[in-house]
Amino acid sequence: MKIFFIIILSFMQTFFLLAEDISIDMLNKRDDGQRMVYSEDLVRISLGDTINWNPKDPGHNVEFVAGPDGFELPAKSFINRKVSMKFEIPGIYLYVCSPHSIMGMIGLVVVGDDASNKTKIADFDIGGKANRKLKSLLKDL
Ligand SMILES: [Cu+2]
Repeated sequence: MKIFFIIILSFMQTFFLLAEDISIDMLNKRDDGQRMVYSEDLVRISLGDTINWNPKDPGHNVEFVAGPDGFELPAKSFINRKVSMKFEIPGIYLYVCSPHSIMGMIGLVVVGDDASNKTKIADFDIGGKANRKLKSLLKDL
């Protein structure tokens, strides 16, 4: 019986250790010279991971505009506010900064290495410079 509990406990520990926290900054200027941009254009994460977006520079937010089937778009976040989200459905997620989306301030999250909704994401029309950026980001998937 004791060994049974030890196995259960070690399983639970592994499960909780596997879920990671990822940080993405909202920036006016990135190290590579790009302006109005997130610190990562694309992140690949595991199911159950959480992303924390930090308002390192003022004037930005996070607005989800597309995701896999079953994902309900959350309300856009407040400008200058930290926002966190846990990802429970595999697939590609597209988010933008509401004031700077057409300047190319967009980001992709790929959960569980699942790119099955790639075509649907590619069809999303953000406008301006962002559409070209989205196409080039999706090319790598
Ligand atoms: Cu912005």
